[in-house]
Amino acid sequence: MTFNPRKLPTVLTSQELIDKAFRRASRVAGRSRKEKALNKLSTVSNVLESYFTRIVSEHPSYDNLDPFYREMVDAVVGIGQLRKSLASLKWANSMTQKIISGGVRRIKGGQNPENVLKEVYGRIASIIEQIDDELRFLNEAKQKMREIPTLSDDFTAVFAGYPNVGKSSIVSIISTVKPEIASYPFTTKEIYVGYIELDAGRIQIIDTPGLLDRPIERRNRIERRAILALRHLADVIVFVIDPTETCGFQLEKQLSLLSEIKGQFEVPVVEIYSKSDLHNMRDRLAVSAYTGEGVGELVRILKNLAEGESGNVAGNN
Ligand SMILES: Nc1nc2c(ncn2[C@@H]2O[C@H](COP(=O)(O)OP(=O)(O)OP(=O)(O)O)[C@@H](O)[C@H]2O)c(=O)[nH]1
Ligand SMILES: [Mg+2]
Repeated sequence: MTFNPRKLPTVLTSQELIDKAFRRASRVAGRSRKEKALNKLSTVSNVLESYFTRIVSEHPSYDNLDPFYREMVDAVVGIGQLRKSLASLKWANSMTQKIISGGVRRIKGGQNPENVLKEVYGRIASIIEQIDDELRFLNEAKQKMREIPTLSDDFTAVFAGYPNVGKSSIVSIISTVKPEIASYPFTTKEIYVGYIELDAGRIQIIDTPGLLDRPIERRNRIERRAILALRHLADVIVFVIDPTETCGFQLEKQLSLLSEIKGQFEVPVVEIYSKSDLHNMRDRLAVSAYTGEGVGELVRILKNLAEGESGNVAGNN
């Protein structure tokens, strides 16, 4: 199931929603006091019903999302809380409709229309106020979920490696990804997505946060995002090794992470050295983001893998 976090609805606060419903009703007329009150209730009923239904339906079914999105949403906002908040909107919807039907019955039964209306309005406002936290949470969740990337089904190369080894630098010269680059570890904190455009189709390129060589349960939140991308998105992993150790991490540690990655994931792993302008090791493809050495070769390897994978370049289907 595809998921576009940018399409999630903006949610009103409880006060804004109450104002919206009652303002709409205030403009309603009728031939008699009774008819006018009934028309107002019917308007409030329609505004609330369509509002709640729209918000709930514009959220995806989080349990049926692709595993990558499900885990990302869970990490970023928490699926349990999302589900609880959406359920509270359904609850408010059914409660307010019940209150309105009760009011309609009483007015039809001959009770003073203005009195009934006033009481019904009061009870509706109190129900909606009760879900204020949930409404606010849903709005904040929408904002937070903006950082979840929108992905395509194109053949995907995920760049991984220790922090500060030069992943983002390489990714930014071979693709449309424009991540931040800096001389300290964990500069990249999120998953960045871009593309290499080919004559036919394109390759999706993903830059990930740096990983340390340690058991998954000890990885921090930022590292876990990289693991998520590797596990769910990669058709090929490009493992970046900085043999100069100017990244601040020993080569030995980096190679140990490499063998862990190779053991854990089944997709092909392309091993490259970064910062080739600073060293002479050439037993792996050596790439420099500064001089451009090895860059063309790296793109050629990715292109060949993409063509091999789909029988044609990905994106051409
Ligand atoms: N000499 C040299 N330095 C490089 C090269 N590529 C990157 N650097 C430097 O290495 C440092 C880290 O680069 P990044 O691209 O941010 O590394 P990263 O692996 O994305 O780092 P994190 O996002 O923190 O995991 C920066 O200071 C870069 O300028 C290169 O080819 N040659
Ligand atoms: Mg980076």
